[in-house]
Amino acid sequence: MTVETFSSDFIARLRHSRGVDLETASQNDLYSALAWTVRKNLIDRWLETKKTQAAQKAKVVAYLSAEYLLGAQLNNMLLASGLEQTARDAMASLGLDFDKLASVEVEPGLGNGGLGRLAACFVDSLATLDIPAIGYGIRYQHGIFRQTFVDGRQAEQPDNWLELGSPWELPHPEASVTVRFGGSVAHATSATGEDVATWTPSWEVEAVPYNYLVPGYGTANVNSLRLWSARATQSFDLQIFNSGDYEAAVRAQTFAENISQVLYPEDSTPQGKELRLQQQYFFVAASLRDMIEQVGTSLDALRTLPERVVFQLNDTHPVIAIPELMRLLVDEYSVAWDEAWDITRSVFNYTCHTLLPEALEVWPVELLGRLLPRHMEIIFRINDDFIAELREQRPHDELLVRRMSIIQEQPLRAVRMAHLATIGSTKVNGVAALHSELLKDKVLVDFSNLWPGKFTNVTNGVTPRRFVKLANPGLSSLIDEAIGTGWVKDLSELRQLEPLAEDAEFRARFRDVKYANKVRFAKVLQERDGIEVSPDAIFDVMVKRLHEYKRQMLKLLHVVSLYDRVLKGDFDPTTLTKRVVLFGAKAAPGYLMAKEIIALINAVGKTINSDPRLDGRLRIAFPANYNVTLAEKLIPAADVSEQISLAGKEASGTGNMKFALNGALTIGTLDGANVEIRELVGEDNFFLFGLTEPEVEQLQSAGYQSAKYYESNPALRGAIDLIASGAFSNGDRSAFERVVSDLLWHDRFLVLADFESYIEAQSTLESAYADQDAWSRAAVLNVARSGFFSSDRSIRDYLDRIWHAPAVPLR
Ligand code: TH1
Repeated sequence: MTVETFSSDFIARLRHSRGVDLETASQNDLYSALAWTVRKNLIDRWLETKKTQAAQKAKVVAYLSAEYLLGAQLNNMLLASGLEQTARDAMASLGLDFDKLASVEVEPGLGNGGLGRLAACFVDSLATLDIPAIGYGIRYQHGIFRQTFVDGRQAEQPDNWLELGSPWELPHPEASVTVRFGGSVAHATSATGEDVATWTPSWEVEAVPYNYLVPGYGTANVNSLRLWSARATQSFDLQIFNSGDYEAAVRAQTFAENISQVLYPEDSTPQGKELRLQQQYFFVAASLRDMIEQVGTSLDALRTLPERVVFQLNDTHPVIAIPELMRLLVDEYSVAWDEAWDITRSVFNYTCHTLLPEALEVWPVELLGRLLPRHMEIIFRINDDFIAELREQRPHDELLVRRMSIIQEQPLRAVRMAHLATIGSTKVNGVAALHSELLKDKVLVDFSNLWPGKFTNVTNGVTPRRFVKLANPGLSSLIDEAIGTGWVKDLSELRQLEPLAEDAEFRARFRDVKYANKVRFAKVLQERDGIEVSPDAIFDVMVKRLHEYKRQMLKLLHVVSLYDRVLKGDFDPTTLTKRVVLFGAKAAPGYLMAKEIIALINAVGKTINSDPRLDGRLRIAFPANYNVTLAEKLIPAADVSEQISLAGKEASGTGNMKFALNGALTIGTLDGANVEIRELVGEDNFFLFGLTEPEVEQLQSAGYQSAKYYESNPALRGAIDLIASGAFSNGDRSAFERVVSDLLWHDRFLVLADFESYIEAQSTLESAYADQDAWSRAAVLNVARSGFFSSDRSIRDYLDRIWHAPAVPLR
């Protein structure tokens, strides 16, 4: 496509779809027309992909995820269509500023954090590897909330990403699927003696599919993401209209449409809200129906399901799919129970993303039974069969039965979704080597004893397209020049950079790129948040959801203890290496401790940033509303990546991978994928500190007392006392009492126990930074040795270990 045809397409779009011309167009008109012009260039490939995949009856990977944290679409679509320069030139030829137009896009924030972003990276890699795949999820009207700070405290505003419409989606209301809820179940016995269940639901909604293009990179393949939006059904309204109650009918519509209104903002600690279960069943039921209809609903076709589709359950959120498939097969298509169970077990696989007990979903039997009475019966029968089998294999072990049952009896009768997922799946995987081990040996140990072959690991990964190629054009060009462009599709090629770590000129150029990225980020931060940072400081970055286990408090105590020592005249601030500590973090709105910690970070920042004694050598920058768009600017600018969770708590982490790939050095614990990052980049190029997971276990079972660390470490005591003294709250000693007393008397995540080790690692880091050339060498090695963390590699592992779905390249 030439610049001229792009321009004329663009103008035509503007006129024919938006009804405006260049002179009268708004920024949104221009952005939409630009997006449409780009999309048009991918549609033929998309249609061709669908046709090819259908013709070959290829096995499809169906990724079921309640979250997709996609990030902005325009640049990624341009990259995939190879039209970046054309689009830029075309806009310039029309007197338009491309970057300004691109900034009109509101990113679809349909996820909370790592889990949702992982799903987005995975669909990108699936498309790039030519795997027939579809991502299924929910088109939330409101994605993750917009965070602001009011007097340093988090406030939440609804995210209205659809306010001006989205040019990237293709709605298909005519292909809607009805999803039913509630009511009751009647039973009869068939002529052949089988139980026949008839579910009479009491209400229903329509699931409207919205398709999104997922273009592969360096291939013609374009896959789909299908997100469902809830709408009231005709018949549902009609019933009420006919009864004459107009208001009730309108209310019913609102009720139905509620289902896809909002993403629940809890990351890792989901609340057991009824609407959440409705969301889960809503998208899963629609997706299964959609998939099965593609395969065919005759008995013969249904029997081929395991060859035609594999469903990957992204955590427990879509696990209601297991009883739903059983219901479809048994109740709707009259497949015998045992055969249906064999089919079901062979099409599902389950990824567990956490070890935190509070993150393991359980649904009260009362609630699940009321919302989905037939599913509750099916779950009971699955459980009965499972327990019978268990009693045969492990006789006289009723404690084991109680531990493994899908139904928990105490404190409330409830369905353990992780157990249902494990029992109903072929494979269960964790998301990093350490996590998969802990999953096997701790959380699901009884299941791994029973079925050792069921458990496997697939270490997470990130897409190099978005997080290196697009986010870090400077580094990308440098790599291209050094080793060619193949790394974007085969990230293991980064290894070829290793010898260049010894090349002083390359190191200098690498340093220049980092510096330019810091300048670029400083400008973004100034414009976006009015925050000033100097690119000459170390950019020390901790960005992730605010959670106690991730230990933003540990980072903060480091800063406060430095400040405390300066106040006490313990050391000369002019000897400090200039440092900006950058935080980005949203707290779940109901997570009070997390919100206190945010307020404290901002309070400390306010005080130290304006204290002339520090002479600007130590600053905190905490831009509000950290999101994918900001990450893409921040990560390439980072010098230091803070990955400091308590060992055994962070399942994997994926931010850690993005930083290493962009040449930041990690300071971290032996947790999640940090373990693998350190092994690969080399221990000299990673700042390790902290207790190991077995040490954590030991310390906790011996009876951990955090106050002892406070008593015995003066620097730690100084920092905590300074917070407690009201130094960051205008003398108000009660302001951060909750945080302080939690640290002293509970400290569930051993912040105080790891403090000393962390401070030591920080001082090692600071000395290392003083030798810029040696630092650059380590940074280059981080890049060169992090190719393993491509999500393409993760997807290949899923294919080899779990999915066994061949690629279907287009001709
Ligand atoms: C995250 C994990 O905390 C993180 O370690 C991991 O890298 C990421 O998933 C991808 O595997 C999780 N996010 C959630 C979100 C919810 C529930 C559980 C988890 S685990 C809502």
